[in-house]
Amino acid sequence: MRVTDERLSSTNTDNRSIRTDGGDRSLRTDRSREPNCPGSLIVVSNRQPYRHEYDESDDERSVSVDEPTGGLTAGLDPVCQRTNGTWIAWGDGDADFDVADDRHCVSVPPSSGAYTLRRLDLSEDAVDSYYRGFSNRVLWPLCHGFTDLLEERPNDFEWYRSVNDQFATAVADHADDDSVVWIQDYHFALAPRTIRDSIPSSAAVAQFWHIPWPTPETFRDCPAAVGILEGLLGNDLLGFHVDRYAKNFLECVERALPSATVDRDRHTVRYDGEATTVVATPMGVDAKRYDRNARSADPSRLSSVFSTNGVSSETVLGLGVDRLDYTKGIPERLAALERFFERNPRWRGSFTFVQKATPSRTEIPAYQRYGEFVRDEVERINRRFATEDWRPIVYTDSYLETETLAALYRRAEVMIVSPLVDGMNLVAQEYVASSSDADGTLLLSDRTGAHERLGSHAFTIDPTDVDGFARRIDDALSTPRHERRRRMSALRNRVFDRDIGWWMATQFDWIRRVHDDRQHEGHSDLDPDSPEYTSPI
Ligand code: ADQ
Repeated sequence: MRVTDERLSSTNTDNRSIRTDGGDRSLRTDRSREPNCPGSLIVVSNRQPYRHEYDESDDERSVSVDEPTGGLTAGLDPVCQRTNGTWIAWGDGDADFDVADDRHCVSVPPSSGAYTLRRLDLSEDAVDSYYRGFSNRVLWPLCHGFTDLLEERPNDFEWYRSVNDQFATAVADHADDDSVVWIQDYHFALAPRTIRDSIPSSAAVAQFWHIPWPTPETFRDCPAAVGILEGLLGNDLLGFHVDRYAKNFLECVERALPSATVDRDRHTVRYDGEATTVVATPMGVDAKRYDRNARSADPSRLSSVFSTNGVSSETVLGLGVDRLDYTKGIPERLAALERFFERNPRWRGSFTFVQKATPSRTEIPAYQRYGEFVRDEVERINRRFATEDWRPIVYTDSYLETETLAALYRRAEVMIVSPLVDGMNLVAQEYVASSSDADGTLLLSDRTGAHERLGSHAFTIDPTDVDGFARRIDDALSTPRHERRRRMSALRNRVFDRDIGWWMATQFDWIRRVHDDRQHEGHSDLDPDSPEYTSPI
């Protein structure tokens, strides 16, 4: 199986295992540690937590349930199960609407039917324009500062608005006085305002923006900038990974909406009679699961990855795991590796760098060009240094099971995470969680959200400084074991302390505040005695 798009991201997960028994995400038993949502939860996301697909084998046709295994969905699904919530998402499975009722609702997980999944039936034109268009050709490059890659196609924004409206209508169908609507990511910048206007005023609306928020200078290039900000200010709570993005957002509001009142100390915006609290809550990973998978992985999983790719089992291993996205700094990483092998011939033959890349958004020309460039660079560098039985860089885009990925993380002596910009970056945290021997080294770009939490004990890199980056690879490989263990133990403490459960509990604490406020006041005036905003990093 080859996974070919960005659904692998933790918010848009498609690293799915096909299951027919309705999944194995159990409800946690330690209830005191469970993230607890106030009110009745309605999750809104582009991708759905369960997808129904037809299986055609021989003469038989059956339906299977395809279930994502990634961070956010795996974390939120048990909360929805416990709270009997509702999840609204695009139905992209070929059997999705055949198994749903007239309102496009289906009970999930199939084994227990604990909550309602409401699916939206989006036309191919809608998906092409809202998702592959405005979301990924405008908002994604804009928020990452790649304004030269902005592609404005006719109709994309109108479709974006129309799909946001469809989601808002679906939310209104399910919302009641006590609802908490929790919207995920940049596919829904306009929906919060429409939702706010169409659900009871005592219900709360929150959103988490998983990618960076740009500076006002960059945001100026946003088509429909005012509409986007007004849409987002329909939220009672807006979450970002780190303080920097929250501050950028407040600054953009100040500049683009003169009638808005921005309180930078309390991180609130008052606009059009409503208040929005803007917070930074950095997302974590399911650290225990990665640790468990890494410890228990069958060694044959790894040997088969090594033998398939011609990697010696003795090699010192470097690793990169990314979607093939122009934000991830893969060419910069390859340039640094080339410089490293140039300067350090002693490592030729004994150090191998494995780049696990997942093709992503391949319908978009900028992504096609990027993928081709990366593959050409790998070939060029390999031609330069390879010997009969060794290649410096092994590139693979085949699918890896989560368990295999955890085993690979554990085995890698050096992990390189070098984005040019990245909202958070979960791969860096997954590597740390999987390093159960505590002797791996993490090279981490200072332009990732994750660097704010992990920078002090990782090997910091500036991905554009080829010489400095190459030196850091050498440093990491030459660091004595006791020092590697010291650094990795500190990183592990941080990743385990601030895991996905912590992130959800923190989000729900903030949501509880705005929800309580709406319940008691009937509107969103913030309590003047509420604590000032503090960054939880
Ligand atoms: P992404 O840009 O997709 O996410 P990242 O945070 O690294 O980046 O998450 C990628 C996820 O996909 C990881 O969980 C990783 O394990 C998984 N993955 C990648 N390739 C895989 C493969 N071949 N097999 C299995 N799994 C694979 C966006 C933002 C980030 C932000 C997250 C969460 O761009 O900045 O950290 O959302 O908010």
